[in-house]
Amino acid sequence: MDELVVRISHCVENGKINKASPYPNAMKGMEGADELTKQALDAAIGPDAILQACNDGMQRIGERFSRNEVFVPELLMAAKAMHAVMAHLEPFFKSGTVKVKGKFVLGTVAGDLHDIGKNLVRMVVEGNGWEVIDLGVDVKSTKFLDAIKNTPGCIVGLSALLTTTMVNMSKTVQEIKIQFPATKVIVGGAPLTMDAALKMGADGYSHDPQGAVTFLDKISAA
Ligand code: B1M
Repeated sequence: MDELVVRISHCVENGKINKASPYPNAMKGMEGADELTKQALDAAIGPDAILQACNDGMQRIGERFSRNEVFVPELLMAAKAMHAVMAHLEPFFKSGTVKVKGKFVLGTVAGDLHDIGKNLVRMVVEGNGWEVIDLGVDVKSTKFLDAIKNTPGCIVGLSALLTTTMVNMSKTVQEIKIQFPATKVIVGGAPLTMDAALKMGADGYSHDPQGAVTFLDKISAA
């Protein structure tokens, strides 16, 4: 693998955005994801290879987060470094040069305003090559149904942080399954368990963002 690509992957994993960024301390003064991506594209390294490097870096930090070796701040910095890469790759996505793995409709369910975990899921899923249609917070079932209708073949992710809004999550899953039985749904959030997810009729549950990626990749490969 090209040395520049390896370095980009390392920057994403460790949250090194650009040369001016003081984080992480061990990489202070070094070039970051921003400069290295520009150099890679100037050196005619393909956007696919750069995206793969980005995905690998996000995968590693996501796994470290799952193992409690790093925490929310490290994950957020990794996502920022990834965004620095994506700013350079965006024109290639828009032109269709780079293909995304699939589309993921995501939102926090009706009555629930918590979005920090949902946003982490979005960042990690995006970093792993999926297009995310983020519907935001307090999302009513009808909004999810409209998004599914307008996004053929999408997979849906629901987040809830309150025991009270788990009821709304359950209703949303059931309405999705009635109107779009083939659409796969994954749920997550602090009060959820696999047991609760299955009782709602969801196809999957994850307690962290990396688990959502594993679920999506498995479905798209099937
Ligand atoms: Co609220 N809140 N809050 N809150 N809040 C909790 C959740 C609570 C546990 C605090 C407590 O009492 N100890 C409690 C819920 C109790 C319960 O229902 N069992 C609670 C309450 C009661 C409330 C209010 C009702 C308080 C009030 O007004 N009386 C109110 C409700 C507002 C509403 O939503 N309608 C409320 C409001 C708020 C703030 C607005 C102040 C703020 C939210 C700001 C925001 O999100 N923009 C807030 C916060 C920050 C919290 C705590 C402190 C932190 C939540 C958080 O962001 N965690 C929380 C207590 C706590 O957790 N210690 C609490 C960090 C985040 C990274 O974790 O969201 O779990 P989390 O996401 C994880 C996983 O769950 C998973 O991945 C993420 C990364 O690992 N995940 C998914 C999440 N979604 C996923 C989806 C997936 C897969 C994985 O696939 C689709």
